Amino acid sequence: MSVTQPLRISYIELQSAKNIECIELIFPDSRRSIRQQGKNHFREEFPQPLAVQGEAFSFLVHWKKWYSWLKPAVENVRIDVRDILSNSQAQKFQTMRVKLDITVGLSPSSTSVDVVRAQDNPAPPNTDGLRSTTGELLGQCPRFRILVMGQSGIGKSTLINRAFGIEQASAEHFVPGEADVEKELISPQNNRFVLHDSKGFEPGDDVNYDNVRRFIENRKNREHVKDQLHAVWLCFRIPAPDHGERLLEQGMETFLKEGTDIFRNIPAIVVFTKYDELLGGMKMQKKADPDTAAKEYLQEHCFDPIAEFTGSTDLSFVAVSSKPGLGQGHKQLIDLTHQKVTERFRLQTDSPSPVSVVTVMAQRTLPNLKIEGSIDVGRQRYWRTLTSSANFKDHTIIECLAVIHTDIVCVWNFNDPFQYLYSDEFRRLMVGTTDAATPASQNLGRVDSTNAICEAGSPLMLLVPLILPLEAGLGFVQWAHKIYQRLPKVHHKFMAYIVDLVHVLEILFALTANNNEKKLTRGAITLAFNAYYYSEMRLNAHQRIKRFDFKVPGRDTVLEKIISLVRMSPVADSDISRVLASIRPADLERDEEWRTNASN
Ligand SMILES: Nc1nc2c(ncn2[C@@H]2O[C@H](COP(=O)(O)OP(=O)(O)OP(=O)(O)O)[C@@H](O)[C@H]2O)c(=O)[nH]1
Ligand SMILES: [Mg+2]
Repeated sequence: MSVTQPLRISYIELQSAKNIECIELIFPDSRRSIRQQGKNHFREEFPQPLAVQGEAFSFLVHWKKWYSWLKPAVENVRIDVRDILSNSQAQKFQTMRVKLDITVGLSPSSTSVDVVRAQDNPAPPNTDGLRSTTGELLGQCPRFRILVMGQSGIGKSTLINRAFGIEQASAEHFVPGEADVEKELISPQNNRFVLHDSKGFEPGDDVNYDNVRRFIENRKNREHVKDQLHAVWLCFRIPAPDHGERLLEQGMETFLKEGTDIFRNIPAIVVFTKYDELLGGMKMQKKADPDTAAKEYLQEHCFDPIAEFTGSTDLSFVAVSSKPGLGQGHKQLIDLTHQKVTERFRLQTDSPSPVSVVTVMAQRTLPNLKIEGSIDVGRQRYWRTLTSSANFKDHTIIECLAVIHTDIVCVWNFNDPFQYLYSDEFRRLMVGTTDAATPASQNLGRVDSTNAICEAGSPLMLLVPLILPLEAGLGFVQWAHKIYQRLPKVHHKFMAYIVDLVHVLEILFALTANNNEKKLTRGAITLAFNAYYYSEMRLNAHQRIKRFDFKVPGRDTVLEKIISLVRMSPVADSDISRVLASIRPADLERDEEWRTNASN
C-alpha cells in the first residue's frame, strides 16, 4: 500500500534507561542525527514540519560499546507510517521498542516544506565506489596463460576450442605452420586466456627446440604472475596398436627427458589426443570390453613409458577426444589443470589466487568449477573486502547486489559481447525473483522488467543505505548480524540473490554448452531464467532461505547455507532438465527485446 497523505513530523523524542551512543533517523534517500539532550535522552525539533512520503522510516540506535557486548552494537527500529496515521486524531505517536521510548510529534499544519520522500526516479545503481573482487583479481592476472605443444594435425586447436568454448574459425589464426611460441594468441570469443602455440619437434629442428626452451625459462623468471606461464599441455598422438609406431617424436623425447628441469614449477600435463581412434581400433579387434582395453593400452604403452623415462612424478596424463560422447577426457584435463594451477600459485593467505580464479573463468568445460569459483570470489567479498573496508558504506542494498552480481557473472565468463548479463534488465529480473524468499512481513515488493528498480513505493529496504560499521576485521557474520538488526531479513535477500543468480547461470551454461562459441542472446538468457523461475527447485530454495534463522553470530552459518544451496545443481533437477530438453537450438538464437513470462 502506498501512503498518499504525507505524514508531518514536528519533533522526535527518544529515551532509554540503557546506554545510547547516538541515534540516526533514516529515510529512503537521506538520514540525519537526532540531537542528544541529556544522558540517554535525544530530541529533535522540526520548526518546519518534516513531511514523510513513503511507507516507513527507521531509527538506527547505536549502543555504547560495553553495553553492546550483550546485544548488537546497532539496532534498526522500523516505524510503519500506517501505524502512525491510523490514529490520526492524536497529536503524537508513542511506542516502546528495544527498550526505547519513542515519541513522534505530529503537526496539524498542512504547510510542509522539508519533504522527505522515496526516490521517484533514482539513478541506476551507483557501484563506482564499490570494488568488485573479480576486478581486483583480474587486475593482477587478466588471463590464463597456457602453452600447447604438439605436432601439426594432432588436434591442438580442436582441443583449445573445446576447452575454452571458442569458435572454430577464430582458431584459424592459431596456425601452426607459422607458430611462433612467443606470440600471444587471444580469442575474441573468450579473452580470459592467452595461448602460446608450439609445433612439435622434427628431428634436427634445433631452432624450434631452443626457442621453446628459452621461452619457458624466460617466462619462469617474469616478475608478475600475469606474465608467467600458468600451464603447459604437451599433446601426443596415441601410437596405433601393433604398428610398432614410436611413442614420441625424437625431439620431444629429448625435451621430456630434460623436462624435469624445464617444467619444474610449471603445471604440465601430457595429453594424448584422438582417443576415439584408439577406441575404434579396439572395437575392430573385437575386444570384449573396448573401453577397458583402450584404457589398459594407454596406461601400458603411453603413460607408463613416459613416466619411466622422464623419471618425473610431476607429470600427469590424460586422453581426450573431440567426438560426441567422449567429453570426459576434456573434463578431466580441465579439472587436473585447475588443481595443478591452484596448487602451484597458492597464496600464503587464504584468499584465492588470481591465477586460479582466472583459470576457472577461462575454461568453458566444467560448470562445477564455475560454481566453486563463484563461492571463492563470494567468500572474499563477504569475509574480507566487504567487512574490513568501508566499501559498502553508504551504498544501497541494490548497489551492493550489483557488485555481487558483477563478481558472479564475471566468473562464469559467457561469450556475451553485448553484456546482456550485466544489463539493468537482467539485474531487475534477478532482484524480482528474490522477493519470494523474503518473509511476508518484510516483503520487498515485486520488481519486474518493466519497472524501474527503485520506483516510488518500491522496496524500502533496497533503498536504505547499509551504513557499514567501520570496525576492521569483522567477519561477514558479525557484519550481517549488525545489518540484520538494523534491516531485518536483509540477509535473506542477499542469500536468495546469490543462490538464484548462480542457478540461472548454471542453467544457461548447460543450455549453451554445445554452442557456447556463439554470442549469448537475450532469448537464451530468458529461457534459462524462466526454466528456473517456474521450477519447484526455486520455491524450495526460497523456502529454505525463508526458514533460515539467523541467530548465531560468530559462526559462518550464512555462508555455509549459501554454499550448500548454491551447490544444489538445477541441471540435475528432473523438471528443469525436462524444460531444457524441450528447448530447440533455434530458440537460443532469438535475440529480441527482454520479455519474460515472469515479468508479465
Ligand atoms: N578423430 C579425431 N579427429 C580429431 C580429433 N581432434 C581433432 N581432430 C581432427 O584432426 C585434424 C587436425 O586438428 P587440429 O585441431 O587442427 O590440429 P592441430 O594440432 O591444431 O594442427 P596444426 O594447427 O596444424 O598444428 C582436424 O581434421 C580435426 O578435425 C579427435 O579427437 N578425434
Ligand atoms: Mg592448430
